Amino acid sequence: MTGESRPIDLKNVKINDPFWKGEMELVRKEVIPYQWEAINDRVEGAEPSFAMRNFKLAGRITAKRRELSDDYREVIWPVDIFQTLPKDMDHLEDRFYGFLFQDTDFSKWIEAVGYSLTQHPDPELEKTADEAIDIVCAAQQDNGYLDTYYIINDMSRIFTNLRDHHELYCLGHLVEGAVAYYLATGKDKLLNAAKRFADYVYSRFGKEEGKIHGYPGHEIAEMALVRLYEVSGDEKYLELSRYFIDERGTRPYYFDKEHPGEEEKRGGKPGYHYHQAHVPVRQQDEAVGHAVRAVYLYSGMADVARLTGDESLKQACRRLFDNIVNKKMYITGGIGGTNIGEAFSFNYDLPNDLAYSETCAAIGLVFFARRMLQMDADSRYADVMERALYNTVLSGMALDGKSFFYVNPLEVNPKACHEDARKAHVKPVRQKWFGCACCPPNIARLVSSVAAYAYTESEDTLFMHLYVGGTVKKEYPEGSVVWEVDADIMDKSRVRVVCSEAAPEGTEGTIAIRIPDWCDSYTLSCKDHAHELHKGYEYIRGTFRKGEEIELVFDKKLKIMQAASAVSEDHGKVALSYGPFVYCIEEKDNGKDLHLLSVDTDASKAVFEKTVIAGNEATRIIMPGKREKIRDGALYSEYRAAEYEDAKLIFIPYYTWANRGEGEMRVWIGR
Ligand code: FUB
Ligand code: ZN
Repeated sequence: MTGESRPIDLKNVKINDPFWKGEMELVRKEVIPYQWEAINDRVEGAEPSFAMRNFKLAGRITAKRRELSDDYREVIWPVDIFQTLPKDMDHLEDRFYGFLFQDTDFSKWIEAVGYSLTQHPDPELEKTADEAIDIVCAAQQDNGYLDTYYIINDMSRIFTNLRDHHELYCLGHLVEGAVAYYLATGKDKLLNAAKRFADYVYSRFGKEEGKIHGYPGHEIAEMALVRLYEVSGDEKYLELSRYFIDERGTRPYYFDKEHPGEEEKRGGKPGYHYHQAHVPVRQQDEAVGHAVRAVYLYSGMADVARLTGDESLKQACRRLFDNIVNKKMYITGGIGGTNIGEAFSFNYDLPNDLAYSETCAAIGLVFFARRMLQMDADSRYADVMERALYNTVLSGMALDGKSFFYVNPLEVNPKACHEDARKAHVKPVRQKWFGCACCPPNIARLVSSVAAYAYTESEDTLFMHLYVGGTVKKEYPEGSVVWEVDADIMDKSRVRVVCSEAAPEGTEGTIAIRIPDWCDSYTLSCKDHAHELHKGYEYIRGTFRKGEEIELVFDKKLKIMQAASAVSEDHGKVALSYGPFVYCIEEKDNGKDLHLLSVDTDASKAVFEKTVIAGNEATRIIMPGKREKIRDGALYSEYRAAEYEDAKLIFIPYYTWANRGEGEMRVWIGR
């Protein structure tokens, strides 16, 4: 029984699960085309992305630079570090527009396109993607450098502000997009461009004298370089990733060399902690700073730890994972309790109405959890992955795929969002797009590659971490076994896998199916095959024959949850969860003043009803409760016992909230 695994090749999976197929179809039909329009600035009323425009201009500059003498190569356009949005879109100047990392709008789009093509071949989309790749590659410098911000502005200043300027973040996303597109189509133009950029970065960074001893201000290159290593087999990418990880937090601080005296002026803590650079990563035991950056870093650390067998790095990953899950994660799997710095707050500080809980951060937690699972198939990692995915990540996208949340609060009063500047980051309804459009394309790339989170494999074992139905092929040296997976956790709470194609007689294999934390008991039918429960997975071993069936039925019950006493925000409150879903109440079903409602904690009184929310089927839960009667108008009055009336509380899955207009919402409710 081996614990280590790698994500399944997406070409070996065909998802037909009604729930996940639905989500993936939204991404394919709505998000990817919309995103293409957005990165080409063709969406009326939305903030322009400028991504493709910047690449086109950079391409012209690159061509021009080739014609110029060395003296003029570096600066040919004026430097404009502080970007401003143009007033007149019809008369744009030839300069860089948008956020510094706008190139990643393209990279995330192409990544989602790649995954989507593995599930749904689409020659038209592939043609559009190839044309976009031509535009992007034309911008690349002869030395491999590829970040339009500096190509357009000033090549002499590249890598001079790693702390704030996201060049290595752009590299990371480019690599991820290029790998996905290559694996889907076999076309290597973008992959070669990404490799050339990575090669250039490799030539400029490292321990050696004369190289830059720095690391990314916004992590992601760490895990992306590992993907590049895995797809190319070239060790230098793993080495570079490891270098970035090892260098972070060492002294003297690299960012001090870049920005002398600045961190000191800020009192030290915010800056270094914000970048997870306060101490070397192996000494870190608390998740701090910008939440997306943090979980992207930890994902890269877990990759490198697994591939190099680095025990101290593995330990650091475990400590950081445990700190997040035990002290810094919302019940919805969201992370990042404060909007100040889009960051983790202190342990147990998990405000519901002020939450940041950025969609990208939950996505990053999914990445981290999957990598922990790859290192060690322990269901506690998959439980967290599932929690983040089925709640915060899915909540990030409307049920029609047309609008998105950046911030995912657990309590909303729309009036406060509109009138209280402290809550201005919290939106009561999803937005069409964002100037800083990090989250929607991140959802697109995760949802369209969900199979790689549901299934991983080792030489011998197919792991099922999430219950996503479809056809899954496991390859063995002797031949393949194909499994038809019917994963009906919504209605029947069961997973049935049927062997539809057997490997040659005598091929032994194992299928390991996770037992979720939301079930108290389960029954397994697997004929006469040997099975064993290990770290939350049922390992079923044998020579599987065509038509053979394995079935797991989970005892799914409503859970009335409470938070640790240290979470003052949730004191005296409960939240409901059912299967992988956390539930919430909305004004639409329960009227105004949700804070006056309290729920009966006897789970046996729950009534489950099928309902339709914005055209989508869901299960709602009806619980008895009370509504506190409104007292007289005085702001303060002498205490007298509250009066209550009976109430019927209607709960819906958290990911479905805000799909029926604006209104109050709460996850944690009085009891
Ligand atoms: O800085 C790039 C992305 O923009 C981050 O990951 C998000 O948190 C948003 O700030
Ligand atoms: Zn985001």
